[in-house]
Amino acid sequence: MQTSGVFEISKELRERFALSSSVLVLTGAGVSAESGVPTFRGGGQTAIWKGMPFDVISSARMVERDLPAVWEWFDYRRNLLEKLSPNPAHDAMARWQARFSDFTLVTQNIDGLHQRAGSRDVLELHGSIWRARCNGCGSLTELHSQDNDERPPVCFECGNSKRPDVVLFGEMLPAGVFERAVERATRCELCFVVGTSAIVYPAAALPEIARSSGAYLVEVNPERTPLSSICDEVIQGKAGEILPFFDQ
Ligand code: BJW
Ligand code: ZN
Repeated sequence: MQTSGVFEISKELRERFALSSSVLVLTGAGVSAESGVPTFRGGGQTAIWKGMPFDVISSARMVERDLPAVWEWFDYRRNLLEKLSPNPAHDAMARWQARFSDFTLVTQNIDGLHQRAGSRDVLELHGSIWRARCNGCGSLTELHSQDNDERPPVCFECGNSKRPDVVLFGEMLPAGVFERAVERATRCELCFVVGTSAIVYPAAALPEIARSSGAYLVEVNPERTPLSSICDEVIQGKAGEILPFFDQ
């Protein structure tokens, strides 16, 4: 058992990390917390926006009822994100992709910080705050932090309004992304679940799938979650303090 500060990484996990070739990591908002991005649950400045809880403003119903308000909420967050940087947890996972021959990073985060840390081929289950999608033809466009376009933006292709390309409650995940994540979860030997409350489905099903397919399941989170009881190992602490220890 290697101890550092208040957390422990078992000898078994160190050996598995050294010997595994197929590794999958599922991340959530907690991975970006040390960069200054508020999480959804457990407090934070932006869990409420103009009196609305995030699950009201970030909902399919609000896109139908008040698309300009939805844009205002996502523009505000995108502008905040521009000032923030990836943290040591993002950096560690970006290094892991070179270390393992079969490495998959699946994220619920829409902030793009994994990509800014150098991760490639990230499976973004809930879309990206850095893209807009046309409500009519579905075409995608990149967004920048200081975007002075009209709100809601209008699609050049078909004239319909565009919305942020993110997955809100009650909406379907982007076609094919969850299926690819399931395929990787089924074949991985080692699965890390980092910084997620693991209550939002179908994302929270991925660790269960990995575990039932034989993977060694490891949770990294300061708090216990509904997944903790099925994990082989629970490392309680902050992702940015724990993940860099694995490849040192
Ligand atoms: C640290 C840390 C540090 C802090 N280091 N850790 C099956 C069962 C029950 C319900 C459903 C089901 N299937 C579908 C549903 C409905 C629903 C759902 O899951 N609801 C649950 C709440 C019960 N799911 C959906 O609607 C999904 N769509 C779907 O299933 O489509 C099919 C369908 C369609 C129609 C009808 C029925 C089915 C879509 C889900 C989309 C989620 N969207 C959001 C908003 C995105 C846009 C935005 O940003 O505004 O995505 S919700 C929000 O939660 C966001 C996140 O990606 C997601 C997950 O949150 P996450 O990442 O876990 O963050 P937190 O804040 O919850 O937790 C942070 C964690 O970090 C904590 O544990 C901390 O302790 C930890 N932490 N600091 C490490 N330093
Ligand atoms: Zn269009």
